[in-house]
Amino acid sequence: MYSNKAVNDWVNEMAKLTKPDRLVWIDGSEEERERLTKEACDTGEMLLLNQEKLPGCLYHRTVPNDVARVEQLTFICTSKKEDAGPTNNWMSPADAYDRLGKLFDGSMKGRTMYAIPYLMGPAASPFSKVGIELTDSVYVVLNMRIMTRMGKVAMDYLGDAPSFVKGLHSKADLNPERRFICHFPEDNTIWSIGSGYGGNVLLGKKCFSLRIGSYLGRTEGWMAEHMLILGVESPDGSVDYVAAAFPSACGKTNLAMMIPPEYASKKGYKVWTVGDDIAWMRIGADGRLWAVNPEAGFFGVAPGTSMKSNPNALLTTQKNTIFTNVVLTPEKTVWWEGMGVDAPESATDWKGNPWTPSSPEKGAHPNSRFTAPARQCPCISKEWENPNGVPISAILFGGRRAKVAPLVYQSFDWEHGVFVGATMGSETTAAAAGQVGVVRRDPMAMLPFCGYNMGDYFAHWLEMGKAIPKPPKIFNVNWFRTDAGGKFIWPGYGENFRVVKWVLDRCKGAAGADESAIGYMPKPEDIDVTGIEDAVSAGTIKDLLSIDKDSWAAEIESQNEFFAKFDRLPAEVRKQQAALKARLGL
Ligand code: GTP
Ligand code: SPV
Ligand code: MN
Repeated sequence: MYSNKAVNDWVNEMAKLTKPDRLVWIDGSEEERERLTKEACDTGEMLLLNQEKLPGCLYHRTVPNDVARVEQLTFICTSKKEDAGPTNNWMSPADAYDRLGKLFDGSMKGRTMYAIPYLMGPAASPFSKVGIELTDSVYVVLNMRIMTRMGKVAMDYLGDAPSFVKGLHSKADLNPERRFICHFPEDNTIWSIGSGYGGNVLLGKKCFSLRIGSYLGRTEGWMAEHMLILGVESPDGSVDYVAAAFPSACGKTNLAMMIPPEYASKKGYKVWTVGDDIAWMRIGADGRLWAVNPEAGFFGVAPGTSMKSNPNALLTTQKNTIFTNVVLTPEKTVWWEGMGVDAPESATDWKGNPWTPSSPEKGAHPNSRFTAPARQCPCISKEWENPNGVPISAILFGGRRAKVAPLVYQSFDWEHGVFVGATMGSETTAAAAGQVGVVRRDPMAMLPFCGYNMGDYFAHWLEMGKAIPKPPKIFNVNWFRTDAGGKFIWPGYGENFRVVKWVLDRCKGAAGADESAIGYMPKPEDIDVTGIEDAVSAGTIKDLLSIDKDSWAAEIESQNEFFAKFDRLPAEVRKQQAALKARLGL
C-alpha cells in the first residue's frame, strides 16, 4: 500500500515466513479505528466498556501467564557476546534468527498480519524515528495507535528512506516455553514471539525507544533513558524541567503528573507533564541537554491510581483508553485496588472469574495497566510536542529503598552523578515477572532496557558529561523509606513537589545544603513542610535524611558484587567509589 520499496520488500519477506491469511496496512484513520475496534469486540479479544461512562474505552485480559515483561526471555543479539555485556541475556544473531525463525514459520496462519508504520517522537521533530511493527494482534494495533504516532504520518516522515526499525511480533501460541523478545541492534530489528503483554509487544516502547534507542544514542551521540520529563512553572511564569529515572512501577507516572501541595499552588506553582516513561536527550545549540518524549500515550500502572494519589492520570483515562487486566464491573466500567472508590459488590476479576471484595485474591493484577492518549492529560505541557524538546535543569535518579538511601541528595558533579546512577538499587516490582520486593542493582533504571554492554553505557554517560557545555545537576531521591513497622515515612505523591522544589532551587543557586559523605544534602529546614507539619516533623525529616554508616558499608559491598561482573567498567566509577569510601571513613 505504501510506496517505500525497502518497507515493502521486508514486509513481503516476513509475510512469506509467518504466512498470514491477510495483510492489512495500517493508516491511522478514524474509520480504521472503528473497524478494528468492532473486529476485536466481535472476536471477544476486547470488550467495549460502558460508552456513556467511558466513551471510546475498551477492556482486555491477557492470559494469566502473560502479565508482565519477561526479562529472562529478553535477549540482546549482537555478533559479539561482550557487546551485550554482563547484564543482558545474549544469543548470537544467527542462532536467534534460526530459533525464532522456526517459531515464526507459519505462526500467522489463519490470522491477519497488520503492518503498522509508527513514529517515535513528534512529527515535526528532526530527531524522531520510524518503526514498522508487523503483528497478528489487533490489541497491539489499538494500543500502538495511542502510544505512538501511527499510520500515514510515519510513512510520510520516512519517505523513500530505508532507515526504519523492523519489528516483527506474533502471539503464536502464547506459550511461555516458546516466548522470546529478541533485539538485533546491529540490524535495527526486533523479533517478539509468544506474548501479548504491553512491554513485550508494543515494540515502539521499551524494545525500540530504549533498547535499540540506547544503542543508536551511543553511536549517534545522544541518550535514550527510562525517564519521565516534567516542567515546574514558577509564579513568574518561567518553567524549569526535570527528568527522572526510576525503575518500573517506582513512581514516574505519578511524579510526572503530580499536583503541587496547597502552599505552593496558592503561590502560583504548577506542574506540567512532558512524558512519563521515556526521554530521548540531545545537546542543544545553547549547550544545555534537551529532552523529547518519543511516546504519544501513557501505559500506566492502574492499581493505586486514585483521585487522591494521581487525579491527572485518572482524568486522562476517562475516554479513549484501553484497560488491561483490571476488574470489570457489572455495568461495564472498571475498578482496581487503590482506586479510592468502593469495590463493586460483585464483579469479574482480571482472570475473568467471579469476584467480590471478600475474595481472597486481588481483583486487578498488580501490573494491570491503562493505555491513554497523552493529549488528554489535564496537565500536559504545551511544550510536549516541541520538536526540540525541553531543556533539562536537573536529573533525578531514584529507587524503592526501605533503608539506606535518604529522601534526597545532590551529587558533587556530573562524574559523581554518573556513579550515583550506576549504583542505584531498587526493590523489584510486579512490572516484571519474578520475585517482588528484593533489592537489586538497577543502574539508571536501565538494567532491563540497555541495548548494549552496560559498562559502555556508563562510559557513554561520562562522555556525554564532557560534551554537554551546561549539564543538568544530578540528584538521588527515595520516596520509599519505611519505619520500624514497615510504613512509608514520607507521604510521597504530590508532596514530592517539596523535594523537587529544593532540587530546582539548588540548580538556581537559591538553596543551601550541607556537604555529607554521599553528597550535598538539604538542611532539615530546607524542605518546606508548610501544611504537613503534623505528619512530617523536623525529627521525621532528620530521619529521612540520615545516613547510616553500616548500611552504606553493606551497600558498597553489594555494589562491588555487581561491579565484579563487568570487564568494561570505566575507571571513573571505581574512582568515585573509592572517594565515597574515604568520605565515609571506611
Ligand atoms: P512504569 O510504568 O512501570 O515504568 O512505572 P512508573 O515508574 O511510572 O510508576 P507509577 O507512577 O505508575 O507508580 C507505581 C506504584 O508506585 C503505584 O502503585 C503508585 O501508587 C506507587 N507510588 C508512586 N509514587 C509514590 C510515592 O511517592 N510514594 C509511595 N509510597 N508510592 C508511590
Ligand atoms: C515498565 O515496566 O517500565 C513499563 C511498562 O513502563 S512496560 O511497557 O511493560 O515496559
Ligand atoms: Mn517504564
